[in-house]
Amino acid sequence: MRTLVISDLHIGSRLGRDVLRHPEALAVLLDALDGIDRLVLLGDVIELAEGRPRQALAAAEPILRAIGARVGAGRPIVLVPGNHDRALTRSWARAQGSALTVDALVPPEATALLTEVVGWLAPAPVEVRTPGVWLSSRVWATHGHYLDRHLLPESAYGLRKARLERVERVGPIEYERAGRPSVTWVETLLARLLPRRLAGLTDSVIDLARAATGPSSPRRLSSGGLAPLARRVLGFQMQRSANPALAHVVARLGVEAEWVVYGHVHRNGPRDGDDVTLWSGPGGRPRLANTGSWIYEPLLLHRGTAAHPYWPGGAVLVEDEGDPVAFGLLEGVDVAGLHGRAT
Ligand SMILES: [Mn+2]
Repeated sequence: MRTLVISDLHIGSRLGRDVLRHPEALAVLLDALDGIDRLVLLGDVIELAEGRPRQALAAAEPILRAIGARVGAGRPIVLVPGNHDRALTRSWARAQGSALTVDALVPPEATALLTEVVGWLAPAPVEVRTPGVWLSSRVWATHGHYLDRHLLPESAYGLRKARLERVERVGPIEYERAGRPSVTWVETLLARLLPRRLAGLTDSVIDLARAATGPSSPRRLSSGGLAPLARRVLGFQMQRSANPALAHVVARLGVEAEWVVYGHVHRNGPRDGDDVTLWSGPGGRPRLANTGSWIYEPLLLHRGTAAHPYWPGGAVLVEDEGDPVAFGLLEGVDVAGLHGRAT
């Protein structure tokens, strides 16, 4: 069984950085679907966190209909919501209380919104899972936003302390019940960890990051000089903070997987040149892979070459044998050009 995992499409984002709205990018994804047996949409598929859900849904409908039509009736689509589209399942998940498992099967009628979205994916049979799904006996996949809990800046060393603590077993409901939405991983990391000499630019960087993935207002900013540095800083910190935090979540949930595939942090990997020891939990297990995103982020992409982990079009291929493989589907596509024509 060949399973293609993609996430963080953020369809309908206000700034138009979601590349699947462009026919050229969508065509590449649709072609890739021909070679697989199952598609997993691993969260943040629809941008429902910017306060304009109807516009986002209107943008998502034709794209999801095209995906469902191409997959057809004979192959399944697995839908696992993330934090930006948690409205699809959140009320249902919270109602499960401590009975919520790590791979709960959600009825399509759990919310009116979910019923609508599942309908767009017809004729493909859709399986909705939250907060994760077992893709095989050894591979578990989840969006990954639970990790934000362990990156909160309330204590500057929260992550380190968490890793030293005895791992306390909790259920997913512990994460679902968390009060206010956690700040995004990228804001936290940038605020805490950007080099001091860039301190004056931190607010601008955070604004850009928020504009890409969150509800704040866009600003006119020059990102050109920042892009290579921002990529390095984010890449470094993501691998040393987000990966350990995700491994901590997995341990707390009692998920005993050989591999965990996640999204959320928009950094496809491990890629060639990455230190594989940074892509695993303590003691080397579980090993981790990230799907990347389908967002064009000027801050990270300016003058970048196509073969880098923040390029939109990230995916992970999971097969029965061998390790999951992180790769990019849009590396032959001029997404900067697509962005320039965004409407
Ligand atoms: Mn997310």
